[in-house]
Amino acid sequence: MSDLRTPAIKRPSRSALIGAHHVLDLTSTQVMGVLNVTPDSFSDGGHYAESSKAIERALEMIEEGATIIDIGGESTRPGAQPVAPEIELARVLPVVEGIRRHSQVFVSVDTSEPRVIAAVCEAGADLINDIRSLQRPGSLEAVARAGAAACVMHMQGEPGNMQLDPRYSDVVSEVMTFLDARVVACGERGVGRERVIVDPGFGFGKTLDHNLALMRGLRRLVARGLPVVMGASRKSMFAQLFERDAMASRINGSLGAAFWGVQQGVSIIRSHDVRETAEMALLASTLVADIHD
Ligand code: 8Y7
Repeated sequence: MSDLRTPAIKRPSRSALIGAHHVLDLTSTQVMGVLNVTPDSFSDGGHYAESSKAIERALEMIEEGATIIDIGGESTRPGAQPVAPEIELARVLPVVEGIRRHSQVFVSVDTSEPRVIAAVCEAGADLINDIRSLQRPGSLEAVARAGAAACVMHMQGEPGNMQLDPRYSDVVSEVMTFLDARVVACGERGVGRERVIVDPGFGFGKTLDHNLALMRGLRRLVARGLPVVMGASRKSMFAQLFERDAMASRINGSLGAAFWGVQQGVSIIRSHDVRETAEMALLASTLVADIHD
């Protein structure tokens, strides 16, 4: 290994995240692999064949460099319909259990539902990644009871309406104000700062210009001191920016964004393309060893 390869970055934010069952090292940028268990990806979920395909994909992503697996059983795409908690649980629970039979990876579950939170943490999940930022009644309490970590994310509106007409006067400040308030709410309900990470929510009630402003403003968000998650992978902002909607173009944009994110001090990159992102993150962190000195 080259002496010049120094992936440990000095950042203003904490260097570890405490989950329900494991502690995640954040001294270098980590890749969170996306695992969708929704009907548009792995049939209707809850069936052995679908779960085992999802578990296989999780193990493959770990092999490719993911240290967090983010399991989602509710589609959160623009215009998506809500899913009943029982269905969501039937999709994700067998996958959490299956991953736990093989690996001590940090397991994250995308959910807003208190019952789902309690059950998946019991089964071995470490982190609750809630696009609704734990604002549903009972969800913060469920995270606190489980001793889980929480990712709080900014969204304007709901998945069903968020892209209709998003508006801000200063998107970076408004996102930071919202996230600050959610961190305070977490603390008040017993989810301390050592368990919280924040995410500006690329594409969640944002135009291309809003997304680009947030990308430029990442350093300001990082400077607040909590680990920052960047989830730009394959998002439509890249199709808009390049005026070309091809998967290859979306991936190119995502990798460039990941490189930028690491340079700006982001701690976790959420990605569908784990190997590519992990290599990009290693290069970026090798070139920029100290952030904000
Ligand atoms: C994000 C996310 C999605 C994101 C975090 C997609 C669940 C849409 N995006 N969670 N989830 N951040 N924390 O395109 O940006 O993957 S779903």
